[in-house]
Amino acid sequence: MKITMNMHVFLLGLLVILSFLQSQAALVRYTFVVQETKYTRLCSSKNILTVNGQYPGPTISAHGGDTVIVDVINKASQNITIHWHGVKQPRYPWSDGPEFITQCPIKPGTSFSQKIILSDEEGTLWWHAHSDWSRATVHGLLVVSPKIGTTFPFPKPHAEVPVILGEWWKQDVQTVMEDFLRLGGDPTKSDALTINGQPGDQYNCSDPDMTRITVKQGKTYMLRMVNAAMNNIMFFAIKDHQLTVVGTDGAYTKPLKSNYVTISPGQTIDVLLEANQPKNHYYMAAKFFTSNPRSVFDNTTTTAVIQYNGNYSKPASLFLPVLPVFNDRNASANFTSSLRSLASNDHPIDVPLTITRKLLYTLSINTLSCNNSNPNATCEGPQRRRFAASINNITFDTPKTSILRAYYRGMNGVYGDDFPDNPHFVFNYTSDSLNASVQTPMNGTEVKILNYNDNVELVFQGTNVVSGIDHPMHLHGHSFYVVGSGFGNFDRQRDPLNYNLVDPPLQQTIAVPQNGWTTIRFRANNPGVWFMHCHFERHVSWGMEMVFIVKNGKTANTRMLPPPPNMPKC
Ligand SMILES: *[C@@H]1O[C@H](CO)[C@@H](O)[C@H](O)[C@H]1NC(C)=O
Ligand SMILES: *[C@@H]1O[C@H](CO)[C@@H](O)[C@H](O)[C@H]1NC(C)=O
Ligand SMILES: *[C@@H]1O[C@H](CO)[C@@H](O)[C@H](O)[C@H]1NC(C)=O
Ligand SMILES: *[C@@H]1O[C@H](CO)[C@@H](O)[C@H](O)[C@H]1NC(C)=O
Ligand SMILES: *[C@@H]1O[C@H](CO)[C@@H](O)[C@H](O)[C@H]1NC(C)=O
Ligand SMILES: *[C@@H]1O[C@H](CO)[C@@H](O)[C@H](O)[C@H]1NC(C)=O
Ligand SMILES: *[C@@H]1O[C@H](CO)[C@@H](O)[C@H](O)[C@H]1NC(C)=O
Ligand SMILES: *[C@@H]1O[C@H](CO)[C@@H](O)[C@H](O)[C@H]1NC(C)=O
Ligand SMILES: *[C@@H]1O[C@H](CO)[C@@H](O)[C@H](O)[C@H]1NC(C)=O
Ligand SMILES: *[C@@H]1O[C@H](CO)[C@@H](O)[C@H](O)[C@H]1NC(C)=O
Ligand SMILES: [Cu+2]
Repeated sequence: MKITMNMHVFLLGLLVILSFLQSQAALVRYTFVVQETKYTRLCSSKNILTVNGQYPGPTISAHGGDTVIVDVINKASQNITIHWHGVKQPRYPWSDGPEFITQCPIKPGTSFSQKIILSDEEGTLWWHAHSDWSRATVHGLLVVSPKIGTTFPFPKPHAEVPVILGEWWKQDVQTVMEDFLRLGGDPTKSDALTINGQPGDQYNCSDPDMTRITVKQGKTYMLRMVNAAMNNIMFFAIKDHQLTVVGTDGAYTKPLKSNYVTISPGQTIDVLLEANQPKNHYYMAAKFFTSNPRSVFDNTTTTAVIQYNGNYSKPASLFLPVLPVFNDRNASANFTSSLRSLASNDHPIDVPLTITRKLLYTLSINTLSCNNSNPNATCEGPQRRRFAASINNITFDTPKTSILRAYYRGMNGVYGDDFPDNPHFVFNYTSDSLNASVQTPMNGTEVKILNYNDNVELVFQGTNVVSGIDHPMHLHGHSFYVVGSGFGNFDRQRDPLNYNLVDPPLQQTIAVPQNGWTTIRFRANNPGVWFMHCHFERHVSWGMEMVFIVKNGKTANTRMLPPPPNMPKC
């Protein structure tokens, strides 16, 4: 009797301690030293910008609900900012990172201690530079494991394997950026694609360093994938192995079996790989998808090898997996539109049903005169003009100071609040024969102001102005439900009837199909200043971006938190 009582007390105490531990989100701390580091790829060496000398950079590991502090120390010779891609940063845009949107750059010789506030995100996220084109080499994984005391909504994988897809130029990336912006045409295409920083054996000089991943037959592995490439969507596959997608952009999905994956720059995908084939070596491979045959793109294939453990004779040669052809827009859109939220009791969905803000944003490639002060100047874009890009026909003019700071301090003259809800000019957006007169956009630093808890429905409409292409659109500070998509012009009467409000995927980056449309819904429940942009870096450079300002709510805990004392200054 007495013993039982004591046992009860003991068990009760244990329970209290356990639940206390569970409710304590850990505080994790990292140091990121941004520096120039010499790397050799494709038989040529150059200095690249790295974090802690690593390419790809260090992985940040945390659990759902944790707060991570990263001390970013800039020991390089150029400005930098770092963004924690997919982290909502509730009420705290100060650490979000995009240059001149939420902060001034971290100048050489200075540092900035950034706070990563995780909330309901779980799965693979990543971090990357958000200034100039530095993210080409300054990026890494941000792994958010299930909240302490909870588990994956699938059997625990035997091991987790990073699969970071990237892009490598033999030239200095800063020079690639400066050149194409000066000349007005497309950027020089990259020389290789990479898996975990290595091009693989389809390229000269790269064979011995190819990424090799060892697996045990009968085990299941979780591939934590990100497309960290700069300018294109990618197809990915593994020879003779089916893939099971279980998550994207830090949210779980219903298991989706597929022979290939389509992954946008900015997007993350969690994939289960069953090592269920005969013991052997198998290629994994990735290459670019492009919907625009006229675009200049790197048409090479990057590979890595899956090696089964065991005693068997190595094959003399390996076969590449079958990937969709480089311009198969059906294969691209089919995969993307097959993703579904888990929508279970443990992982319910919360799709806004009563919409308070209906927005339609056109996404266009544009041209501008080559040089306003020299009518004879010629550029490398169409009709010897220079490329630009726009949302609702506005090319974003990036200010020289932080929009967030201007908003917080009520400063005038940094931005306007006239971003239109709909295009000014309604036309056949996807027509094959658009008049060249519609090519020239306006410019401005316009933001869209949202009320706290607005239920937003936003239709992205790709246009054929200059030429249609996919646009992987990324929103900071929020996840959104992707409720519908299609080719052609969005039809306000017909298309909403087919919206998926039952189990739409929860994402942060969504590829709007070429000459097509995508509808997203989100609740503006995160007060702050949040960037929205295409995740093709050349389109960002050309101006395909805008800013949402979500106003404070009425209560103390629905207001933006104050800035940290060490914000970089312009
Ligand atoms: C590899 O080098 C050879 C000889 O220089 C060249 O012909 C070939 O195009 C190169 N291949 C790649 C993928 O760069
Ligand atoms: C890209 O390469 C594939 C072969 O891998 C070829 O069939 C295709 O025509 C190439 N596309 C372009 C645009 O060069
Ligand atoms: C591996 O296989 C070879 C040939 O079948 C055999 O001679 C060798 O002993 C095996 N090694 C081990 C460690 O099992
Ligand atoms: C893509 O799908 C459309 C409609 O489903 C079909 O008409 C077209 O032929 C397909 N294209 C390819 C390349 O499969
Ligand atoms: C994708 O393609 C498959 C095979 O062609 C088809 O059965 C399926 O309905 C398509 N899914 C979507 C979402 O288009
Ligand atoms: C534009 O032309 C003017 C006059 O010729 C020249 O001074 C200026 O450098 C040019 N600007 C660019 C960006 O090339
Ligand atoms: C819009 O343009 C497309 C492609 O040229 C064409 O098929 C369609 O009929 C046009 N729609 C209207 C309403 O004119
Ligand atoms: C964009 O705005 C410019 C300037 O007002 C106008 O000339 C052009 O036709 C507009 N283009 C579109 C697609 O609305
Ligand atoms: C914005 O447009 C105005 C008027 O056309 C022009 O004078 C200015 O140079 C443009 N600014 C940028 C950054 O393109
Ligand atoms: C670095 O950022 C500051 C603004 O904070 C700016 O004045 C300076 O020109 C930038 N340096 C470079 C090389 O862009
Ligand atoms: Cu784009």
